[in-house]
Amino acid sequence: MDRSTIAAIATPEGTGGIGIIKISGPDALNLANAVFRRSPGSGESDGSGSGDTGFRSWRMYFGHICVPETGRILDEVVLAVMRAPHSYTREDVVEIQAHAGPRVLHNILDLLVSRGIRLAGPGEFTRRAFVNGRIDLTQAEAVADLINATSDAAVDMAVSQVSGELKAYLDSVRQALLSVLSSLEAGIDFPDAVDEADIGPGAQARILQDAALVPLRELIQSYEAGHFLRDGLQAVIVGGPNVGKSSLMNCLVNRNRSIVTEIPGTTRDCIEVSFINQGVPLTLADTAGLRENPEPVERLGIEKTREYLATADIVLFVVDAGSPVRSGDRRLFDELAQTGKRVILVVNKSDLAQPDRRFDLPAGWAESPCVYVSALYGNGIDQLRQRIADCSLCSVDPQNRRFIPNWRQKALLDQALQAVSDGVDRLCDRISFELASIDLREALSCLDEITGHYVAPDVLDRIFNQHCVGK
Ligand SMILES: Nc1nc2c(ncn2[C@@H]2O[C@H](COP(=O)(O)OP(=O)(O)OP(=O)(O)O)[C@@H](O)[C@H]2O)c(=O)[nH]1
Ligand SMILES: [Mg+2]
Repeated sequence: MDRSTIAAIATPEGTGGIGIIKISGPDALNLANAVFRRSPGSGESDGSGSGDTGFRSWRMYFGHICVPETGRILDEVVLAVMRAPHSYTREDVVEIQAHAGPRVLHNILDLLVSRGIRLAGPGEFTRRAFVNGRIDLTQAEAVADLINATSDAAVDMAVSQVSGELKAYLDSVRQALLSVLSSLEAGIDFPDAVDEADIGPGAQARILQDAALVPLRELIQSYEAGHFLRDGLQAVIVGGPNVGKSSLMNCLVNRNRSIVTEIPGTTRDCIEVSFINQGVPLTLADTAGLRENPEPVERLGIEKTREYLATADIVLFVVDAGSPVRSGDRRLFDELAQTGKRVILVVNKSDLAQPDRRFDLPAGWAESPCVYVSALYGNGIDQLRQRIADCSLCSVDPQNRRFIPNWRQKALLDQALQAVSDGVDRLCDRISFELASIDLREALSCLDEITGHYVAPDVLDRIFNQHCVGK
């Protein structure tokens, strides 16, 4: 690993009370000391374990950052010192707490760079924490999740993952795989020395079933059911022209985002708004009304609607309670049913429906959840918000929400699950202990890639490039 001393502005760009420049690496203390003039009486050293700079770990020092050659003062600052290995990166770390003006912070950073410090890349501090063994890869990924979390549920999940709960869960699966693997390999290498009952394939298969397959399946299921909490949910509003799609969008997001008129074909482009719906990040798209023989601009809008439909997690299928269901709607509904998309039927303009007659939905539509609303008067909107949230949370019970893996982890868990099931099948069929042990090794290498025990450098580059600079 590159051992140079690195620095970055750790706080967001812009003005504010405090801006922090973080320095990490073997020269952090010397370089900070060279540009820092300590105020008399601030954090005196008692000489123990402080090294040449006089800085002690876990101390704050008050003073000024000065250009040594000219004596120009760049800012009045507080220095927080954390000596290796008791720091975020396990290296010597100094945080300069200055005033958060863009010029002030860049002047200090320029001064540090002029004295040999390198600017940190995205996620480089966290990468060092990982490489130096302070955290594993699940924790490093959770740091980015925590910073990017837009809902309380996502924060809770990231916090537990940062503290190592996912790592501990995977470690117990890893231990089970290792113990079965060592029994199998002992049986392969020393068939006479091993008690048959001890390595009996049935017993080993049972251990794998309980201690590996069940937990792996649970993790994968919690991804399927709950990754929306982290990644957000894409919902698209579709339906015929003039049924009230844009009115519904405005109602759900509580502001006039889409143009509403009584003229069919008002919305041409797809309009997206992101917000938090019942604790889940949601991106909602209002689309052009689908109809036969559209004029050219409308046709382009309808093509876009189809693109949104292809990637949406949830479809809000809007019909007008005041008019009969159109044949185009029936066709679209059948198409969506075949793709297995989650569809919520929204019967809008319920204020126009005859009070003595319930609006008739086609027979095949009864299985989809259905909400009656009036986007004009706001009736039924809270119920619809709840329906959308129900679709996103489905079966994740709050206990398991702590362990919702990300997409990369889930893909590796799928591979690990497949490999362990293959191993169990071979053990049960007594096909070959050698092949079963190859399966278990494959599963172990998938888990190692999740925790970072072993992971290719280009995968690490991809993961840490998603972090922000300064973290
Ligand atoms: N009575 C009643 N009118 C509504 C309701 N929702 C929308 N409207 C009216 O229906 C008309 C069309 O509304 P929009 O929201 O523009 O409909 P749209 O589906 O987006 O239409 P296009 O973009 O043209 O496809 C407007 O005059 C709205 O005021 C409702 O719940 N009740
Ligand atoms: Mg519209």
